[in-house]
This record gives sequence, C-alpha cells and structure tokens, in this order.
Amino acid sequence: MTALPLHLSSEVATARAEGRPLVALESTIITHGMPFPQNLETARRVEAAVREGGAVPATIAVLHGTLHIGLDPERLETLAKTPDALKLSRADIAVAMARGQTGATTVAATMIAARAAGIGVFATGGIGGVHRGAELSFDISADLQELARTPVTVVAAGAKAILDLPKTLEVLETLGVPVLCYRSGAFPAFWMTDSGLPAPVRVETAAEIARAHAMRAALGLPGGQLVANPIPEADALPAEQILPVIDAALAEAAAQGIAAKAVTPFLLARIFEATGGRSLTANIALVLNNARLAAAIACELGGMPPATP
Ligand code: PSU
Ligand code: MN
Repeated sequence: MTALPLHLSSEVATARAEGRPLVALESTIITHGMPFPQNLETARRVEAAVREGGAVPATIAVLHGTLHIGLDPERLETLAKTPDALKLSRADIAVAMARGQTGATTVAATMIAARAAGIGVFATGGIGGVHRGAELSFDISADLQELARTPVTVVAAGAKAILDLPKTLEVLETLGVPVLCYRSGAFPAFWMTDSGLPAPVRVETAAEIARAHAMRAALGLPGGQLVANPIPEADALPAEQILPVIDAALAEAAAQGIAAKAVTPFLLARIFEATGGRSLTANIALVLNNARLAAAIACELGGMPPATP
C-alpha cells in the first residue's frame, strides 16, 4: 500500500508527543479567500489565537505532494505568496499529492487531513454550502458531504451569506450533521450575526460541544459537527450594507459565467472590493473568534477519556 506522505511541523510533533490539544486550520482561506498581505497576517493571528486559548495550531496544506500538518513560519509565508496554489477539496487532494503539486485545503480536505492526523477540532471562517440557484446549477459544496462522513468538529461563523442558507440547513439536516449554534438562538450568516433562521440546536459551552463530539464517537456515528459561532456584534456588517453587495456580486458571477471551484473565490474578491475592505475586516474578526472557541473545545476534548463504543 502507498504510504501517506505526511509531515508534521516541529510544533505539532512536540504537541502530539506531549498529548497537548490541537486545532486544525484550513489554508484555502489564505490562498483563495483573502488578498496578500492580509492573508498572511490573518493566518499568523489565527495561529496566535489558538495558542492563547491553550491549544496548538495545525495549519494544513499540500506542499510539493506532501500533506503538511502545521506550517512553520517560512512555509506559511511561502504559501500566502503562492497565488496559483491549487484549491484542493475531497475530489482533488489525492491526485494533487500523487503528482507532487502544491495546494491549499478547503474545509472538506482539511477535515480529511485532520482525521488522518488524529485531530478532532478545526476552525475556519465559513463553510461552503448550497449555492443560490442550486436547483439549476447543482452547486453544493463538498464541505457538506464531508461533515456527514468525517468525524471532525468544525467551528465556523455559519455558512457564507452568498449561499442559500435555508437550503444549506436543509441539506445538513438530511445528511445528519448536527448544527450547534453557540450562545445564539439564530443560525449566523458569516458577516452578520443572524440569518433569520432559527438555531437547529443552541449550545452554551465548549464542554457541551466536546461531550457531544465524544458521544458521536461512542455511538459509532461517522460524521462531524458544525459549530456555528456568530461574528461578535461589534464586528458584524449591517444587513442593508452587505446584502446589496452580495446580490451585485452574484449577478456579476452569473454574467461572467463563473462556475464550479471559481465561484466562492470570485464572490469573496468582488465583495471585498465593493465594501472597500470592510468585508475582509469582518472576515478576520470572525475567524479569530472561531479560533478561540475551537481552542476551548480542543482543551475540553483533551481532558476527556477516549470513547468506548
Ligand atoms: N471561508 C472563508 N473563506 C474561504 C472559504 C471559507 O472565509 O475562502 C473556503 C473554504 O475553504 C471552503 C471553500 O471550504 O471556501 C468552499 O468552496 P466551495 O464553495 O467551492 O466548496
Ligand atoms: Mn461549488
């Protein structure tokens, strides 16, 4: 059997040896979600937020065919300056590794990598979901299927508001993915605290989330959990500001025939330009907020006995 080309950063390897809690971080947000240099600065701040929360960050990417769990500062900087890095999801990661290519991992691919490395918790900005018009385009992010099959708890500020959020929640329910809204009765909408949709489940503590994660393992359930953590009120964008911008970006994407993997990066870039960078400031704030909660969950999971099925 082919051995998995896996490389742990020295920080992650030490944390592993000492049994310290780890938090996985994705890299598509670095290469395809934010412009340079804010992408690098944010990646560093997110790692620092995980450390401040008492856990160890493991940013995940494929570099020259090797799956990296944790990027040392030099590799992180190199990746942030590689605009042509591939965007790797479940469908692309193995072929890219087999060819020795370099790419950033989406939520789906980062979950696969986290599981391979024995990491149970992962922080990101917003997951992919059901795109608007999916009834015609069939564009549903592979992130949703991944949550149904891979046992990793993903902390996100809901799903990006460029999506069809009611359909996204319906698909998550169909796939049996728990959606745990942190200290909120509403499902958040990335740049906004409230999508107008009620929380499928409301949770109050990191310990509760960790216990639910462990209980899924005890039941032998394969999938993960989505923790929907609203952006802090002070950093949120008003609906009347962001909604027209989203609509304009969607119309532009349709007019230009943008499809498949290019849709999400295109929309994020257009929204960044149209809000004069305010969408990016909010995006950074919510990722930091998610990193802090993920660290707290990882610390709770670390203190729990392994599941006994
Ligand atoms: N959240 C962000 N910025 C991003 C993404 C999420 O704040 O760039 C990325 C994630 O990697 C997610 C991907 O998995 O967008 C979803 O892409 P798609 O819709 O093509 O599945
Ligand atoms: Mn898609």
